[in-house]
Amino acid sequence: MHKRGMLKPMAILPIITAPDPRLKLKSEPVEKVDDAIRRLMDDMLETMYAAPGVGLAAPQVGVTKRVLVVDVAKEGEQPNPLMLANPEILWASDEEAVYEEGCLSLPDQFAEVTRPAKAHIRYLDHENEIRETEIEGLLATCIQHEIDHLEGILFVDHLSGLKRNIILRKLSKLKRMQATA
Ligand code: GNR
Ligand code: NI
Repeated sequence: MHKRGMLKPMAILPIITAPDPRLKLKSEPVEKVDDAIRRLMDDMLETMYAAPGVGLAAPQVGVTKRVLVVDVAKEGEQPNPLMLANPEILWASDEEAVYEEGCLSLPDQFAEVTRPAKAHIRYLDHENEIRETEIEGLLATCIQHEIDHLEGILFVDHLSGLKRNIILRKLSKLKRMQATA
């Protein structure tokens, strides 16, 4: 059969939850944003909206590439999807911000995390164009949370060892229960 014109529909991908060694891997840069990476970005966006979440990084769907998607538009606002490959933080503010963070890979767990309030980032967009932009507010927190995923870092890694262990033990117990159910 002829390949041209065979448009695969977008797909909702399964999200990996902790504890899982795949969430600790460092992701590899993409060479360029080609059709395969665009497909990954589109599938990740659909997966994020379905979850629902405000961000998603490729390692959370088992792909160790430096790709992430975010949309921090509030309910009732115009959607504002951003798709980033090879994101780099060029500058981060000394000023910090505290947000109650959650993570689709740490279901139902929330904790306050302190991060730089603002940053300048550079990335490749959906069209493989280099872009630079300043981020702040929830967008800054969310993009830093996603870039952490690309380094194998979870939000609980920013907490005290005690708080981290409480959350991780809850999740591994939950996994054991689901495995034997
Ligand atoms: O859906 C999500 N909400 C969220 C809230 C505060 C700070 C970060 C986030 S990201 C998270 C989705 C997710 O796990 N992305 O990796
Ligand atoms: Ni996350």
